[in-house]
Amino acid sequence: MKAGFIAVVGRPNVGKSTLINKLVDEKVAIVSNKAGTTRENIKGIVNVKGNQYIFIDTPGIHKPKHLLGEYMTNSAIRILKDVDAILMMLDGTQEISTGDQFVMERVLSAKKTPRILVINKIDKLNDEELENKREEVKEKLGKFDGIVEIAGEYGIGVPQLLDRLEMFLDEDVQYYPEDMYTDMPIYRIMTEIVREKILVKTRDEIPHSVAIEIINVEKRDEGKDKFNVNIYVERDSQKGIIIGKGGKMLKEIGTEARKEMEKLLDRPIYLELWVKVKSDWRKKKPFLKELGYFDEK
Ligand SMILES: Nc1nc2c(ncn2[C@@H]2O[C@H](COP(=O)(O)OP(=O)(O)OP(=O)(O)O)[C@@H](O)[C@H]2O)c(=O)[nH]1
Ligand SMILES: [Mg+2]
Repeated sequence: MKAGFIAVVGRPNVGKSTLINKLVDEKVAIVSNKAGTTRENIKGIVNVKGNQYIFIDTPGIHKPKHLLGEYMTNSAIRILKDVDAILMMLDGTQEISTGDQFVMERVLSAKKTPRILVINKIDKLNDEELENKREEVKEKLGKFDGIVEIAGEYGIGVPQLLDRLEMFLDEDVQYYPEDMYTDMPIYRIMTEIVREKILVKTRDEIPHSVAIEIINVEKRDEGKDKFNVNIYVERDSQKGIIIGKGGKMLKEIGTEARKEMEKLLDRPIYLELWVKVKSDWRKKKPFLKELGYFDEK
C-alpha cells in the first residue's frame, strides 16, 4: 500500500471541511456557511485503489482576536512542514484577498512540502469566470506544483484530485486500518454535531461564542443512555438567544442533534442540553484545555 498525509488549508469558509466529508463519504467535520466553523485539525482517511490518503482538515487561517483563534490558526500552520503535500484551497467565487495571500505565504514557507492549489466552488462559475480566475491566480499567487479545479460539495474534480495526489504518497506503508475513517473520538463528533446545529440556526457572534462539552453519560442497561451536555456561551444575552422563546430554540437544537447522534451511534439516546455562561471563555487557556482545544492534533 502507498500512503501519505495531506493538509487542506485556506481562509475560513472556502469549503475545506465539505471536501473532506465528500472524500471520506462520511461526515467527519461539521460544515456551515459561517466562517470559523472548524476549530481543530481533523483527519479524514480515504482508502482507494490500494492507496491510503490521510487528509487533515484544518481551521480557516485568519488573524486571531483571542486565544481560541490563535490556537485555530496555529493548528493549521503547525502541520504544514510535517505533511507529504499541502492543498491550499480558494473560494473560486471570491476575489483573491490579502487573507488568501497570507495563507499562501505560510504555505510557501513550508519550503520542502509539495503544494497544490485547489480552486473550489466551480459549480458557481461559467467558462469565462473560470478563465478569469485562472488568470487572477497567475497574477496574485506564487508557484504551486499543480492547480486543480473542483466543486467539493458535488464531488466535481474529486477523482482527479486524488489522482494528482498519488505521486506524493510513500511506498509500502499503511498508517491506519482500512475500516478507520477518522481519528475523532465518537464523543467529540457528538459535541461537534450540537455545535453545528447552533452554527446553522444562529447568527452574528453567537456561533463563535459557543462551546460544547459532554458532562456525563448515564449508562442504563434497560432503556436509553442519557447524555448530559453543556452549551457554554459568553454572556447572559447569548444564553437567552440559544434557549429561545419558551425554550423553542433549544428544543429544536436538541431534537436535530439527537437524531444525528442516534444515527452515528446506531441506537436511540436521551439528550439533555444545559446552557451555561462562562464569560470570555475563548480567552481562558485552562478552560480551552478542558474543552480539548490545546491538544496537539
Ligand atoms: N457552491 C458551492 N458551495 C460550497 C462548495 N463547497 C463548500 N461550499 C459551501 O461553503 C460553505 C463553507 O463550507 P465549509 O466546508 O464549512 O468551509 P471551511 O473551509 O471548512 O470553513 P472553516 O471551517 O470556517 O474554515 C458552506 O456553506 C458550504 O456549503 C462547493 O463546491 N460549491
Ligand atoms: Mg471547516
